[in-house]
Amino acid sequence: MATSIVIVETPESQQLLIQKANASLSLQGSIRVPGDKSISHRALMLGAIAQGETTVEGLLLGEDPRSTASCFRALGAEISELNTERVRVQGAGIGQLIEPANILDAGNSGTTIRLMLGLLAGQPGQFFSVTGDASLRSRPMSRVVKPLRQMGAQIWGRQDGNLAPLAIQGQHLRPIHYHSPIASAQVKSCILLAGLMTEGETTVTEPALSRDHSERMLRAFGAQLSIDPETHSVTITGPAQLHGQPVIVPGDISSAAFWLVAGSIVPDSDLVIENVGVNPTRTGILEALAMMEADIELQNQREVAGEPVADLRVRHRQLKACEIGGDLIPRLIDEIPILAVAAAFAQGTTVIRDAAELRVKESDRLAVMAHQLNRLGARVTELPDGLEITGGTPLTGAEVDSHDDHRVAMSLAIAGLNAAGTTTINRAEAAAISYPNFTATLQQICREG
Ligand code: SPQ
Repeated sequence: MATSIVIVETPESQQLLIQKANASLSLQGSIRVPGDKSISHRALMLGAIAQGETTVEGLLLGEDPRSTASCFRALGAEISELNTERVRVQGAGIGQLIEPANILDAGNSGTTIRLMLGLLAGQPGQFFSVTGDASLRSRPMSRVVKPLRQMGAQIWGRQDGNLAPLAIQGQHLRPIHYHSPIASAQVKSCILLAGLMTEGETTVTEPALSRDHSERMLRAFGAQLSIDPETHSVTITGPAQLHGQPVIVPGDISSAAFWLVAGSIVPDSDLVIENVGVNPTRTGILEALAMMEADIELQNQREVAGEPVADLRVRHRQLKACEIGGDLIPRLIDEIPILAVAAAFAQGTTVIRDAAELRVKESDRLAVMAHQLNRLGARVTELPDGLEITGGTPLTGAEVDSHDDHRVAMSLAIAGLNAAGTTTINRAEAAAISYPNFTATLQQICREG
């Protein structure tokens, strides 16, 4: 019997079944991952507020960028259908977004709602209401509402504006210097976007460097930005006018991470993942896997439209435990669920600290990953700010649940590849948030024999 990977449609959701055969399975081939989600959102948003046309090549056609596109269409930007990876955006111009007649729905996407809030807050005389799905409505918004209020924004919502739905009465904003208590690209980007519409210099200082795609793209679109790498500070000078640009979106390293771990843990695997963005603010996963002695090679390194890109070759090798925390965490924040899977197959005890932010993602990723991996027989202990994972115990297939979190769904699928018997992942459709053809790629690279 061959290993089978099948999707079962139930009336409410999808189940992904991974039935592991006794015959040896390996992962082979050359694949591409979809466009980077963070860059895709920013290309649509900056395109929407720029003057003129922006063309985007390689846009992620996932649910999250679709939420951004539908919000900004409602705000007056012309965005072509998201049915090919080449998308055209005709911008409305800064401060020229129109008041929509209905509620803006950011779906499951924290990036959409938090970055958009920065733009809406500075549209004087206009009223907006924004919401999202059940997960997004439980995620904290005060991290952006607080600095926006310091800039003069008027925002209302449950828990004093911490929870969506939120109502925004646009205002003339003033510049601030905000010292963010957390390293968050969404907080930083929200304030920089609001700063575009103020008179003067708006600065954000963060405790550690978070992903810098907004800074790179704002500069490419013509904004005046200065960066102090010593203090992790970025300053934008407003008011600014942005000009539409061609954007080329590299493959998403957060999606590539599933294959990097799969190729490392499944015996005899040899995979090449082409065209992956390797921006240094995102490559923490490569450093963590290097600490675990993974066999990963960066090939054909190049720069594409202002972002570093490489092909990544991964071959199976026995992983060793590692300890991670501190400034590395923001550089691999979204890869911690799949890193936990890697750790479950590594020799020794891996400790992940300083990652309490994972509790306020699409799910509480610390609690969910600990619980779901333990259902497969792993030895995972939840820490207040991380996970302790003792690897080496063989996993056995079981019924697990994504909790509607795309990264959890895909991480559990990779764990299932190396678990005996059948692993059933409930609510597996969540993967479409960031990786719509994840299952097809998984089926494509499985080799028996
Ligand atoms: O957009 P959303 O829902 O917040 O998505 C996640 C993800 O796993 O895809 C987080 F749950 O990614 C964030 C990431 O964690 C995307 C992001 C960005 O594009 O700016 C930044 C990170 O969040 P934060 O809170 O650290 O700024």
